[in-house]
Amino acid sequence: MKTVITYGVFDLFHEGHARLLERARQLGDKLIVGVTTDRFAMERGKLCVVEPLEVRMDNVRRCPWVDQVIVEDHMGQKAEDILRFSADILAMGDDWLGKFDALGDLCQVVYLPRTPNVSSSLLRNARLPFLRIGMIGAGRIAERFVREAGYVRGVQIPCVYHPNPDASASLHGFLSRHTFIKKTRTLEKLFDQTDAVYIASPHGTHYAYARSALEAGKHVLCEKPLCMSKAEAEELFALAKEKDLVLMEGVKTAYCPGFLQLCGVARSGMIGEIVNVQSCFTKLVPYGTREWTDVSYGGSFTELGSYVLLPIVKLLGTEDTSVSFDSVRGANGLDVFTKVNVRGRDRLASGLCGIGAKGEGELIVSGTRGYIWCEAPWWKTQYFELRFEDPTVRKCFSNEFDGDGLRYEIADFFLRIQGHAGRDTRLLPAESIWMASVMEEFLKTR
Ligand code: C2G
Repeated sequence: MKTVITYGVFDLFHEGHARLLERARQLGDKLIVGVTTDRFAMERGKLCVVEPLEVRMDNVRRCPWVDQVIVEDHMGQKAEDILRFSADILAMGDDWLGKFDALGDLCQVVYLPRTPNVSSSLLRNARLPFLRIGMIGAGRIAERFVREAGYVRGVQIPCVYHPNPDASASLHGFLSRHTFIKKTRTLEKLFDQTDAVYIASPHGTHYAYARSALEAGKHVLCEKPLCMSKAEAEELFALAKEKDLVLMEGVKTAYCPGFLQLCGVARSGMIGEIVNVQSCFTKLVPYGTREWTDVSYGGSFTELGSYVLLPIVKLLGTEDTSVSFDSVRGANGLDVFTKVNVRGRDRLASGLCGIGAKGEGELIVSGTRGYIWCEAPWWKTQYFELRFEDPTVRKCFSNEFDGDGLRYEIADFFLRIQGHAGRDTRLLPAESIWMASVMEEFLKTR
């Protein structure tokens, strides 16, 4: 009796998968298939899995050559499984050639040729084989966006718009580093060549650009803060809905696996009833930059407030909240440091942001039985602990946060445009609208 084992994500089960399983089974008498969880697939760089694990397992189970289906959810599991099931052969597609040779100490490792011209990515991108995203703005964050978009298969960035293309030194540098991106002089030209836009321009311009893009029928991913007033944000989401377009606010933390897990743990009851949320994000910004000089939209809260408000709105909700602020201000009136206090129905929260003072960038969620402590920088959520009255009792959680983390929001944006369900709850329109209303309240304090 020869046992063969193989592993895969098997998203949108296709002929390539079926043929691989058939040939794997022919290598022995029994075939065990490990189906990779969404979380583990994401840890391994697969950001765009669309079918839930149970659907993917059912599809594999239905295959006549498969004798047993198991879940693969952690690094090192293959070696454990080979021993546990006394597997004689590990069979993998030859896209993995050489990657599993080390397991040759435990069993025979066989790489089978892949079936050409069929893949989960091709099926996933059925609606739009390539999503062309036009960029508005070419500053620091735009640079990261280009790098991160490279991790989402099917995304292209053909062009960038700048209102003053010849005078902008940052645009010049940007274009020389990314020669495949062309500059456009008008928004119309940008819209002509794209399906969607990414807005990474100064805060005060977001609303107008987003509105023009939506009116032109383009999906919009807009850097935070999406808007500086509640009415503007409501208008944009209504317009997106009317035109059946995706509008997303780019608060990257909202889409990353660690933060999603942290919110789930906070809501699970493990710390009892949530009572307080405390978040802090400070970034010492050099003098002379937009954050220090733009008297309309500079300062610490407009720059970092969206981040500190994110766990607050996620865990307090948008209903029946009241907000107050306290700031230390510079000579031009811009806030160097701001504290925001939020009172919800039966919960409290506070956020600290600073561009001219440093604090520990942690997130603490207090509950009636214990609390969650998330290590700095919590907005790139990687490590957090559940802690209790008894300091010897704690539970640790760690997650990947790859690169600059924008890849998670870009993957969600892409999959939502492709029409795949399940990615639209990570930052709800009502939550973005609430954050815009807090920005509006803050601007009144100036
Ligand atoms: N496959 C194939 N031909 C294709 C596409 C996929 O033979 N056209 C094979 C792959 O080589 C792999 C299996 O089908 O052996 C499953 O493929 P994926 O669903 O893409 O999963 P993969 O990323 O290979 O997952 O821990 C192991 C990983 O989860 C492997």
